[in-house]
Amino acid sequence: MRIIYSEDHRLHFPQAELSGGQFVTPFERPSRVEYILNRLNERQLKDLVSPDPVDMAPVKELLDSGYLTFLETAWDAWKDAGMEGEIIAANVPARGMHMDRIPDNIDGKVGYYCHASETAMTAGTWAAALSSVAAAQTAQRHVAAGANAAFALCRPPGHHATADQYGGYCFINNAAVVAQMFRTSGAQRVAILDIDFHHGNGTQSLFYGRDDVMFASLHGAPQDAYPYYLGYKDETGVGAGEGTNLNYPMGPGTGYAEWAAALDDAIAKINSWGAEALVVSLGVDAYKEDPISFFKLESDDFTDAGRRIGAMKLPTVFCMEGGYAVEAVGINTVNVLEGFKDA
Ligand code: Q9C
Ligand code: ZN
Repeated sequence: MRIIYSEDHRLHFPQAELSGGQFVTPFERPSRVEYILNRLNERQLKDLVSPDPVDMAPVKELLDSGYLTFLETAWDAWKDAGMEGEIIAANVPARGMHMDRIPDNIDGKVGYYCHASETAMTAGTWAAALSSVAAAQTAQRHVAAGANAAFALCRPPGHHATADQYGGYCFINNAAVVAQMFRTSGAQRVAILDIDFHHGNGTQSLFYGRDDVMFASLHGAPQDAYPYYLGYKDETGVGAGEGTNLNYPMGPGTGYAEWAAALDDAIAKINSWGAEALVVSLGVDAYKEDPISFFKLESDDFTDAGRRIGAMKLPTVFCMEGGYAVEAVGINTVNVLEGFKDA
């Protein structure tokens, strides 16, 4: 399977993540990618290509133009305002305040365009986010041209990013851009299957009112897990999109039996809906030893999950999302791809 990868992900590496009231080294760090590359190498699957230059057209189609300008210019504005540190949101438009008036002050803008203050931005964040979406786009073109699958080794990840907000380590929603490109390249119905531990709130919000893109997410229940304020089972879509949003929230300690039953249900619904292309938001933070998650999947379970996804026999783009348990990130990611290949 072709793997699309750019070194430019390294340009995004903040020093700080606000976690438990302390600044820690971000869980979402460049070394995650090394574990995946090493494991691909070990398994002789390291068929790497560099992404083509980013195509901003589908990105602009899907996302808010003010948000994209903000991402591009935020670092300079932050520095120009005399800020000493990394960009961290300290204020947000909360209940009872204006949701639609954008401040001029950069500190105010940052809060307007952010939904989770754990995520810092630095000088290289925009360039890294562009390289990540470029990898996803190249994977999509490869599959649209006839390959059965491709793996975009995206970093930073994307599924928490909405049309106009970053957070949860995500800036541009790579999987959503791929789905949009599949529509443009001729697929009538596209499904996004999100197996990252966290609910793909950004992806859900981008397609919530649309009937041409189905979104299915398996995740830690919002009562107990980030992003906390979205991801309930009764969120089924709105208007034309009613019935094309499927959430599978699961509680602390969930193991593979329950998780795989949810996966099978999502797969059955995607199949009977008639999806012509599949985008997988591939996070491996459902692993039992993930430091910020609470499911109990074993490494072999990821192989089995990959096999079930492969049995769908759909043209598939995998976009890397989360997974933080160091070494195991590589093993579990490659296990999904191997299972898929063997299906
Ligand atoms: N103290 C993805 O997996 N909360 N994002 C972190 C750590 C945010 C996860 C809590 C988790 C974001 C792509
Ligand atoms: Zn995650």
